[in-house]
Amino acid sequence: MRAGYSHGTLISCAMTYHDATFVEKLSKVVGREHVLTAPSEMAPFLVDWRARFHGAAQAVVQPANTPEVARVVAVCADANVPIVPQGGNTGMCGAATPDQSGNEVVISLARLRTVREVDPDNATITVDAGVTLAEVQQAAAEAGLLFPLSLASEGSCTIGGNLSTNAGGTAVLRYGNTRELVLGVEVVLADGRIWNGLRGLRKDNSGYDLKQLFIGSEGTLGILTAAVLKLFAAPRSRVTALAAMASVGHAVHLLRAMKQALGDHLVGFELISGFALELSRRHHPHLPDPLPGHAWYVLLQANDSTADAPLATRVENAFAVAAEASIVEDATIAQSEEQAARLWALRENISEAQRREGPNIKHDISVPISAIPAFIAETGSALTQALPGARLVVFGHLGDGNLHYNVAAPVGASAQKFMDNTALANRIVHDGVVAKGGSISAEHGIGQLKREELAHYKGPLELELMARLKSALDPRGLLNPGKVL
Ligand code: FAD
Ligand code: 2HG
Ligand code: ZN
Repeated sequence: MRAGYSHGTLISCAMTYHDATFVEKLSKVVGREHVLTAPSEMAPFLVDWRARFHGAAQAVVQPANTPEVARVVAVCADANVPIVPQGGNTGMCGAATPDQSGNEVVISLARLRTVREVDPDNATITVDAGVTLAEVQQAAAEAGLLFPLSLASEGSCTIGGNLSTNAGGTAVLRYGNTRELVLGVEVVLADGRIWNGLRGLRKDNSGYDLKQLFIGSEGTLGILTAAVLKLFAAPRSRVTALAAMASVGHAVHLLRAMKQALGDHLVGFELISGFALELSRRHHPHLPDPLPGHAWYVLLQANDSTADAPLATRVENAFAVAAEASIVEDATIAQSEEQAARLWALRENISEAQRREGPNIKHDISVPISAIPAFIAETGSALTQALPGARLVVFGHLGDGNLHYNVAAPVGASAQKFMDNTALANRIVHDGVVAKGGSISAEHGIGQLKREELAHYKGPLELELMARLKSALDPRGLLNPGKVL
């Protein structure tokens, strides 16, 4: 417990301290069983997916619905206790992990699990914040429609987390980032009031677009409790293909060719380095190795809402032309849904493979697509000079200019010693990104991982405007302090 904060009897426990009166007040709102205070119960909520950040908390509170979230926030605000909202805890930037003071309260939204409404004629779905992305996709599919956001973490991440991080994923090329998929939100504000902005409108110019402030704000401006999301026609024809090429420049050429051949039907265009693919297979040996031994790969997805659309023919023809021009070295098209899923598994298991392989310094960056080949060549040579033996794990969403430019420790290196190079690696990669007009965070956000990097690279006016928005919506700085700003 911090000096200056006192609310009744102090009970000490192994990791932190909590205040009985405060816990009692929280328990009155959600029930004692939904206020976790035992270290063993809180543990999974106090560490991020990569186990890079470890925090402490007074309590983890699990409200069941919006009014309970509002009352929990009011109790925290009344006691001046900082709040860390948490969804599926799959974030990559430590944004859902509390600090180490033991003073914060984690509010888990995971019990807000109702699909409130599916409106097929309006092509919308209204869901609670704690519904997982996979469950939203499933509910849309049951109504014969598509919710197109697609992430490897979709079985665990929540819609509240997706909105709060403005998640990207593998279908941004066709459908945009999360913020383009949201029509309305319901938010609990820092003082516990509820703003109901759950409108299902595609046109609404009645003043500032407030919902967009909360999307991508990583729980620092409000707690999202529900959202109205856009749905689309479900795909009835699908093509998944893997192509191999000698260079990233060739992959960029292929992207242009495929956009021309497929137009709006091109949904995903993922770049995978030979080493990233090898790593994925090393840790998931049951996965296929259809085109062994190439420097770079592209996994592409094309969909059409009509059955029997000639997508495969179009992809084959485009590959033939690309092979003739020596852009593509080899290619394969999945012949069944099962083969398609196995090709996607090769790509989607890279993060897990990296987690198992050992420490790595992650960079989630974007640059204009035309600048990607030069960025990779220049940054790669600067990094391998500065960190001999470091292994570059490069993959990502080439179709929208977003690379996961991860630097893995040399084989046998000490984890701690390697991670001590983080500032150096960040400077090399992020200077390279900024020199190409890019962003140091494409889709994962800032959290606590990149807070200093944000302060380093953002202009003072932009930082001042962000700080003014923060103090307008959260004047006492109780929502996810130490994250983003
Ligand atoms: P959490 O991790 O719990 O929280 C993330 C942030 O949102 C925190 O700031 C938290 O405070 C805040 N938050 C959570 N819920 C709420 C709420 N209801 N109201 C207010 N704030 C809230 N991300 C991508 O963008 N693209 C990818 O392709 C992608 N692939 C991934 C693959 C793997 C294997 C993993 C582990 C992660 C991946 N991610 C990806 C990152 C992550 O899944 C996303 O950032 C996701 O949107 C986080 O959702 P979550 O529910 O887990 O949020
Ligand atoms: C992905 O695209 C995710 O798979 C995770 O954004 C990226 O692990 C990473 O670096
Ligand atoms: Zn990604």
